[in-house]
Amino acid sequence: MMKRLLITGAGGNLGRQMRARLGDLAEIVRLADRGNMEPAGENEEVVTCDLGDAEAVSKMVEGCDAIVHFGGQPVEAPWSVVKNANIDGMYNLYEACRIHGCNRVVFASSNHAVGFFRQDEVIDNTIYPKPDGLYGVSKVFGEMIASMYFHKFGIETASVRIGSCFPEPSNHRALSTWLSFDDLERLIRRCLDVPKLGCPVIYGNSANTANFWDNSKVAWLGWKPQDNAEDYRAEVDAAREKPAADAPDVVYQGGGFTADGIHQE
Ligand code: 15L
Repeated sequence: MMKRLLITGAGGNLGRQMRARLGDLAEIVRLADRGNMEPAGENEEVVTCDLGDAEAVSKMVEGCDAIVHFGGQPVEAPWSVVKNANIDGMYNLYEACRIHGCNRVVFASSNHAVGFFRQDEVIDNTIYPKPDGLYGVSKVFGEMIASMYFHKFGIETASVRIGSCFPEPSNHRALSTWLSFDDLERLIRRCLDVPKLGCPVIYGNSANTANFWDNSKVAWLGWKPQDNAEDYRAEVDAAREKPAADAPDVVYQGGGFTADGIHQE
């Protein structure tokens, strides 16, 4: 068992879920966020950290054996916000990893790194990205800085292009992009457990019948998602009007993000 696992973004949607599930992986779980978190429980440490603050990030990473990095700006935003958390923040994180010898990261990248691919094309994890906004661009940057720190310094990262990770698929696009919390947990456990991880990009969706992502090149990881958004199709159909055939939510993998403008400061 590792000594200390760091979960960043621990106050957010995925951080809170995985905090409740991954406690057995380390003697101590360090939880970090810029905002509010539940107080530390048994075997937990709580740290407040703005990812743009290099010194604070260095202290956050010191003493950690592995990182599950959910921290960062999670949707489209003005450039200064994206840059602080997802560009400067990623540089600060990997510098801290290099300096303190933390060699394994699970990075919450996003489907918005490839949002401008169409839903009628199947793409694999080696395709050249087509981000759908500044946020998507920042996730491509995150994948690239992870690649550089792997090839130069041996720091291993799984960049998971997460689809839509919520309790249930809530719209028609999510019938393809949904990732259940259980499947995310299984994926993180594999990425932290596998002896040699390297630096793969992995699509993060469940075993959905409707699917435009091909993970066959990372089959070696042994991650087998088990849930299927198809089970919720009738519910989604009943709750939501079917979008028009030319709506961004139907045409593009990134859905509505592709139609968003550049957010001003
Ligand atoms: C993301 O990257 C966001 O963090 C999340 O809030 C969802 O919007 C998700 O993508 C999605 O595409 O459904």
